[in-house]
Amino acid sequence: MQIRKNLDFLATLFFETGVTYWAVSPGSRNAPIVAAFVRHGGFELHSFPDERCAAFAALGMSQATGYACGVICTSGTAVLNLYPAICEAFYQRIPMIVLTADRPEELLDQWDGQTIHQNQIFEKHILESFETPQNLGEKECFKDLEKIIYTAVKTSITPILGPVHINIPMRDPIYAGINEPFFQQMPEKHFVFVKPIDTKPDVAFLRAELTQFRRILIVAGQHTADAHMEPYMANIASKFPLLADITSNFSKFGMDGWEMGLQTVDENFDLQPELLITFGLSVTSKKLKQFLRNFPPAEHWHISASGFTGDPFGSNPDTKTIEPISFFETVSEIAEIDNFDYLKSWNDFAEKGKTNYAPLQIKNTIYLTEFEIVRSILKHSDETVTLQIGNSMAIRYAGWEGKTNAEVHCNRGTSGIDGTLSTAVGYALAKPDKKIICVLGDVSFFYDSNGLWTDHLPPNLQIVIINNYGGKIFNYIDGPNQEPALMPLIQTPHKFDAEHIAAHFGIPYFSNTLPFIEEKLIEGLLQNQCCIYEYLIHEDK
Ligand SMILES: Cc1ncc(C[n+]2csc(CCOP(=O)(O)OP(=O)(O)O)c2C)c(N)n1
Repeated sequence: MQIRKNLDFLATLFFETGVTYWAVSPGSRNAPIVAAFVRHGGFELHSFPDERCAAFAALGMSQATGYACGVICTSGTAVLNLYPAICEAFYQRIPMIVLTADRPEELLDQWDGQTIHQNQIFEKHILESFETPQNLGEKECFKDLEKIIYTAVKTSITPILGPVHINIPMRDPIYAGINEPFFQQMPEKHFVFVKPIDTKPDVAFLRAELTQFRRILIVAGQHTADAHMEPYMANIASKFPLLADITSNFSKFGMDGWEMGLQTVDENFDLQPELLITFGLSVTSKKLKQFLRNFPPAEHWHISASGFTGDPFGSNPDTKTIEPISFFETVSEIAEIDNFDYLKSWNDFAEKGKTNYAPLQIKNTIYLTEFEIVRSILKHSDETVTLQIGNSMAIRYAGWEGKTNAEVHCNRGTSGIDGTLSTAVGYALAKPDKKIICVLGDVSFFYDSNGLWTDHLPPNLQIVIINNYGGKIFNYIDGPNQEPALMPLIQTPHKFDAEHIAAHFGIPYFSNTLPFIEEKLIEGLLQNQCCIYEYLIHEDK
């Protein structure tokens, strides 16, 4: 009976922390945990039978709410299926709570079903792992539970965001008391989360530093949309070349055409920066990485509130531990910056990139056709739309277009093709007032089609598949395309389309010529009904 009380208290604690959206996968070991959430009544629970999809859906829910959401699964290999999304959340810095049901310690390695080593199973890709007391049936564990849940949620949301794991071993009888009324137990303390106070940098000091440089380049990597920061980014773009990645959510303020420009030139000596200032996470553009590795800045500052830094350009960044908004607000106040010649050089360079699509045509005209599709979606998407863009060519096309008014998400933490659709489904479920367009390649769609296997498909989700009958990125990039015998194994050519999958899930399906699909997509967005639109793209012979 005490196990029931403890699990009900667990639900009360999560409600207190505000973690209310959960993706749930089936199983008998986790059913008593799910029962607590159902009996509590304050949670949004969504069923995803495939745990890999469930975890990506939870990631999408966290993206949508800007707060930790969770996934609950049963014991054994079910737990391992959460791992791809956990890695993505870890590198994309998305908060996520992972609850796994487990058998008690004494059954480990005793040939019991669905029993594997679950404690600390996510090792290096988790912010912290917790395990609830083995004797979950004992009354004393209220205190432990409160401490574990509060610490886990705080760890997930500050200072560096990411996934946390709570493993819950339980001894039989785990269903005892399941028909009893919900056990009401107040936590000892309220959950209080205070965001660390950010201090603005000293203007005089920053002015003295920045005015030493004549060639300052700003690069925005993957970042969550932030309306408060937008006025400062507009100001920054008037003083400095701002290369804003399409996933930075500041692309509308950034320079046009820089990414396409970098596709065409090898020699960029005259654009080498003296000071590079970056913020956000990774950048999509391989050419930008190449350029900055070949022509490194004398100094590189990375602006990050948590102090979290990677070194994608090999330039050994000096981390400034401050909120980007505070940093750029202060920079906006500095009038004396002399960077205009450098800004003009970048503008002149990028101007040529705006109209030069030669690199796409050279390989095969399908790339130009596909680029036009993504381009059109980006152009026609306004602030009411969120784009969930697939990896492989789709995100590259988006980067080449470089601009949109829509919010943009893409799983660039590890750049997997495995969870784009599930992430979009989770996002759409948690943000019913937004229109979501998920645009992705055929292999990515087929791989993750189990993401559609859920109890309530969100009507605000539109799915656009660019079906070029395989992973055509492997034709585009140099390397695999030099060995034709590799193609069946690496490009995985096929003859499938999505019509039957759409029918299987009861989703309206449209496939035809480009203008027809565009028209249908606009209709689908207006009617608020989940539809699949498939562009069937055949290669030049
Ligand atoms: C989970 C995972 N497995 C394999 C890869 C390697 N990979 C990168 S792109 C790609 C092909 C994607 O094909 P598709 O979605 O059709 O897009 P296209 O290349 O045609 O644009 C593969 C298999 C990956 N990124 N993630």
